[in-house]
Amino acid sequence: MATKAMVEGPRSKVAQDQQTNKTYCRICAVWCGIDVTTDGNKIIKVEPDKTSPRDWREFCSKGGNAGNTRDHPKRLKTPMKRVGNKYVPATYEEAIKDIAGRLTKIKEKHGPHAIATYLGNPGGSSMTSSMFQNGFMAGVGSANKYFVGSVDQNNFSVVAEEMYGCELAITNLDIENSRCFLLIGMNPAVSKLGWQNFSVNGWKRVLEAQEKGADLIVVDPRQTLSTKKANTHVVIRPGEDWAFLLGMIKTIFANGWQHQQDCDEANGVEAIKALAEAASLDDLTARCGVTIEQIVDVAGRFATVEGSFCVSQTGVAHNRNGTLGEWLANVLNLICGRMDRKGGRYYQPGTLKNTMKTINRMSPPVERRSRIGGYKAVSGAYPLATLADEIATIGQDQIKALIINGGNPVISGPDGQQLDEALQQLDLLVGIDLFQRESHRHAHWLIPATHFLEREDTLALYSVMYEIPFVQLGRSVIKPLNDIEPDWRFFLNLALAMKVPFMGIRGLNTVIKVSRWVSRITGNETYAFNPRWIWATIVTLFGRVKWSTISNNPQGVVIGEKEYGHFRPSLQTPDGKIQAAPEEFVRLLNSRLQEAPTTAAPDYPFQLINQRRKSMMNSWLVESNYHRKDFGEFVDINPEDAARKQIEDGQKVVVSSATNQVEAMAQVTDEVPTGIVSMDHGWGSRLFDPQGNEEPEVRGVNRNRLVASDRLDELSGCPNLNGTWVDLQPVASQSA
Ligand SMILES: Nc1nc2c(c(=O)[nH]1)N[C@H]1C(S)=C(S)[C@@H](COP(=O)(O)OP(=O)(O)OC[C@H]3O[C@@H](n4cnc5c(=O)[nH]c(N)nc54)[C@H](O)[C@@H]3O)O[C@H]1N2
Ligand SMILES: Nc1nc2c(c(=O)[nH]1)N[C@H]1C(S)=C(S)[C@@H](COP(=O)(O)OP(=O)(O)OC[C@H]3O[C@@H](n4cnc5c(=O)[nH]c(N)nc54)[C@H](O)[C@@H]3O)O[C@H]1N2
Ligand code: SF4
Ligand SMILES: [Mo]
Repeated sequence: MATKAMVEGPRSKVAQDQQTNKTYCRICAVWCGIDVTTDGNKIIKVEPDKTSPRDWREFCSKGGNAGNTRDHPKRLKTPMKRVGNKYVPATYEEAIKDIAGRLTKIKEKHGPHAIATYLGNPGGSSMTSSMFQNGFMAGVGSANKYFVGSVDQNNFSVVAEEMYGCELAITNLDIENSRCFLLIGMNPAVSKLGWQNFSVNGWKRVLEAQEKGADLIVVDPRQTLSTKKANTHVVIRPGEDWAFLLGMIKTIFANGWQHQQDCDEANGVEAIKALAEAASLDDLTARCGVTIEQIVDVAGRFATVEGSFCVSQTGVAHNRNGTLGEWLANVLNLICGRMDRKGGRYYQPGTLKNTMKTINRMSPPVERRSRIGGYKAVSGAYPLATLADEIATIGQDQIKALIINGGNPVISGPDGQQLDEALQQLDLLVGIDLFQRESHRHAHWLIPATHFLEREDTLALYSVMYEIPFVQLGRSVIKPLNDIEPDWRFFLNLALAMKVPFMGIRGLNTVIKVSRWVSRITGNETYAFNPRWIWATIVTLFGRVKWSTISNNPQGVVIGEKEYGHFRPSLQTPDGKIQAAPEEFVRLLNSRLQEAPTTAAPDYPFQLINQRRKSMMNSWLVESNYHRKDFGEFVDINPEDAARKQIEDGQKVVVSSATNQVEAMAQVTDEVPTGIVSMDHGWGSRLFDPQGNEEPEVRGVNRNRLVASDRLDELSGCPNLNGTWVDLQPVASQSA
């Protein structure tokens, strides 16, 4: 494989004390190349790196304002310990000693599973944070790990594991060679085109292809900036994408539009065909709300062009049928010959020679099921939706201590009030974050996190997500404020203080201690065990590029050409074939087909969905992106529904579900169809000020308080974040 090292000027002087350094933005999964100009310990500006060998063209205000987060006055600057109702600053030594002591006691009294961790989105997007956090948990011997994937992409991971033999079987989108794009449950005009795979500037490129004649079909219950650009907007009922997709699959087989060779080469396509033949289009249309004519029309447009692909994202994932939807979207691509072919979805090997094999080797499956609900672990973690009950339910393995790192689960998970109440019952709650937010309200310890600009990281292990073979070691471009320590060191020090074997490897703690001693006496920091040791070892053992090539090129390195044909040889299924009809999926599909179509209960006539906004990242950046507009207290409702409910535009309403209720302001708009209401997620998180003791700031409401923590997708553990049944009542009529 040709290796193309890119050239760059690492430290171009801009002004006397100013420097500009290159790294990548780690706020969202576009990972734009950026140039960061600093002056001493201040960030002057963050700009796109227009010479990035990968791309920079998605660069946005979130990245541009990264300095405002880094230098925000309410950012945590030292460990803080709760004393009564206040927090007092402490040293790292004090924090480690106290936390390690308490965790050791909890472990001795209640067993290792009483210690739990939650890794949120910024935490999970960092290879370092996940490795060191998991390394700590392996040392403790606790399986009680919770991960943002269970409110994001678990359905993707489950499908990839079952169909392709690895959770990280990620295929990219061959946009330029495609003639039809079927985008389901996503709003790339706002959120960018990418979820597991990443197509930089993908939405713009889709629109350019459309101008040249490609077909764009977007499936969404409501109008969005993306559906407005589509040739066809398929209006679907929340949670019923599987029925729409099964209807398409049935139509394709009935018309003989399938790619027979690809069907024959996979395992289980006959079973899918039989399932599809047995299903009736009348029944499927009654479930998903899409007419038979439209199902047949979209199936024909998708299956009969030369290149096309279907992508499904969070709109499909966030309900109890998320895995069925993701599975059937994959089946659709497979039977139409869109997997690993030009114009469809292709796999490009990343930094490692065989990423899927290496990943499987590094993370063997977890046999233990969750205590509550009996869920399988996905990506080694249990559903966030069960966390509150795992804390509150007395018995063996009850959670007594929790470390939340880079996440805000009271806002991002279901039934925020239930989780908030459960967190209060813990013997120990530690929050590692830039700020004290809603989820850290009851924390006994607050541990400051480094900002991504203050630390190194790489996605070497996950680089199959990039559209082109690419790898980058993201540099730290500024010293951590107030000498804040990276989270990896916190987890490592905690393992050492608790005397548990880091990563579960016997003898590793001794190596680490010796390395620190050598570092001390030589004065060379790099001799002390640090994340580079692990990255370099993995790349050296399993990589197809040298570690030195990665570490010498701060802009990243393109390590090959875009190629097709790598997917099937990389599969990790027992027979090396694609598994089209995994047993559990077929069973669940059959049981859904037996159920009556979902209908509204009289008390809760609307289904609640949500949108994202350009200036926010889930529940954060609200404090620091000064381009932010407030969207957090609106509920969109269709004019007909509003008239029936006597709700006027701008009126205050109570939005209630069987779980809880919140107040919001009605926005009467025909962008949502009748029966659907929409409220953004990510709002209503208080920003506390434990250092300055100012009153907490809050914007908008947490609409996830309305979401139940049961009725999960039994395969992925994902709750009904999109599709909860609710009612709206004008506030005036309530009090009348
Ligand atoms: N600016 C910004 N960008 C982001 C983020 C952010 O918070 N802000 N978050 C990032 C993250 S973590 C992620 S995972 C991605 C997510 O990116 P996307 O998956 O594109 O997520 P959304 O933009 O929320 O779009 C989801 C769409 O699904 C629709 N929908 C709801 N229910 C259903 C359903 O049952 N079926 C179908 N077909 N559609 C449904 C909603 O109306 C909505 O338009 O975005 C990333 N990018
Ligand atoms: N209803 C509904 N609910 C949803 C979604 C939806 O579309 N609808 N989307 C879901 C999705 S896709 C996702 S990904 C989740 C997100 O869920 P979470 O990851 O739980 O929540 P975030 O809002 O991303 O919170 C990120 C936290 O990390 C902190 N942080 C930022 N950078 C760092 C860092 O470098 N280190 C540390 N330690 N902390 C840092 C921020 O200050 C913030 O407090 O929400 C999910 N919830
Ligand atoms: S937040 Fe904006 S600048 Fe940062 S990676 Fe995402 S798109 Fe790029
Ligand atoms: Mo996400």
